[in-house]
Amino acid sequence: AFSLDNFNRVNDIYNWLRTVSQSTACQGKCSLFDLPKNSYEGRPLRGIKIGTPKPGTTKPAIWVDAGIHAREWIAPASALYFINKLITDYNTPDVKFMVDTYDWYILPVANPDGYEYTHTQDRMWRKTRSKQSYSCYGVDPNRNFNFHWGESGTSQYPCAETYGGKRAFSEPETQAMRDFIYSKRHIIKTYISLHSYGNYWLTSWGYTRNLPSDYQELLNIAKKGSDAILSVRGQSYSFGSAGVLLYPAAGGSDDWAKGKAGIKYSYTIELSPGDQTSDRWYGFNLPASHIPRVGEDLFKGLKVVAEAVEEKL
Ligand code: 0X9
Ligand code: ZN
Repeated sequence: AFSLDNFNRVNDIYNWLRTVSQSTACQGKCSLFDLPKNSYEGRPLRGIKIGTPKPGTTKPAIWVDAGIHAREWIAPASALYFINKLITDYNTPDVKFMVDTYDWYILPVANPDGYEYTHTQDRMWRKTRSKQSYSCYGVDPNRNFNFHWGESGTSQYPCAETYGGKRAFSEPETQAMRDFIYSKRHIIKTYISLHSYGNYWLTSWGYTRNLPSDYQELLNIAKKGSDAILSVRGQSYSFGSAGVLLYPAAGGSDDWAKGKAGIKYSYTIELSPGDQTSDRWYGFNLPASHIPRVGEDLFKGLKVVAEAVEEKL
C-alpha cells in the first residue's frame, strides 16, 4: 500500500496521484498529465500539475522530474514528498507563494520500467529496459538527449551502464520528455532533475568542463538552494557545473533543457545518500526513514529557487 514514508511501486504512485489530485485540498489547483508517449514496456509517464489558476495570464512554470535513473529511489520519493507539501500546506505563506506564482509540472517516475525492475529483479538497475542486443537491455536516459550526444562520458556498448543508445532519443521515455517539455518551453522557467546520490547542486554544462556564458547567474541560484538546504538540518551540498564538479557526460536532460529547449535555469540535484551530521552514508540504499528529511531539504531548496527565479522574470 502507498505511503509517503516508503518507497512505492509505480501503480501505487499513480493511484495516489489520482487520489490527491481529486482531494479537496487540491480543488481547482491540480491536474494529472501524461507525457505523449508511454514507456517501452507500455507504462504511462504520469505527472501532476499544481498551480493556482490565473485566468487571462500566462503563468510561469517550473518542471521537476525524478527517477530518470531507476535505482535512485530517494529521488521519486522526495518528489512525492514535495508534491504532498504543495498540496497540503497551501495555507502556509511559502507554499501559497510557490503555487500562486508558478504552475509546477512534476514527473515523479521518469523511467518507470527501470524503476519497477529495481523492485522486482535488480535493485541496482540504472537504465531503461529496451532490448538492445542478444543479452543486453537498456539505455542510460541521461545520455540519450541530443545535446552533444555521444561526445563524453558515455559508452557505445549496449551492455554498459552509461550506454547512450543507438542514436539520440532512441528511447520512448526521453522522446516523451522532449516533446512535452519542448511544447511548453516558453513558460517553463526552470528545469530541475532529481537524482542521487552525492549532495550536489549541479548546473550546466554537463557535457564539457567549459561553462555556459550565464554561469554566474545559474551559480548564484544554485548557491542559494544549497544554503537553504544547509539551514534545514546541516546537509552541505556542493554547487557548480556538472562537468567540473563531477565528470563531463554528454546527452543529459539538464544540458538538453538549457541548450536545446532554451530553459535558462537548468539544474540536476544529486540528493543525499545519508546524514552528514551522523556520518552514515548509504548510497542508493538509503533507508526509507530518511525520506521526510531529504524531502524537507528539497522543499526548502526549491522554495528559494522559486523566489530567486521570480525576481528575474
Ligand atoms: O551521470 C549522471 O547522469 C548524473 N549522475 S548520477 O550519479 N545520478 O548518474 C549526473 C548528470 C549531470 N549532468 C550532465 N552530465 N549533463
Ligand atoms: Zn542519476
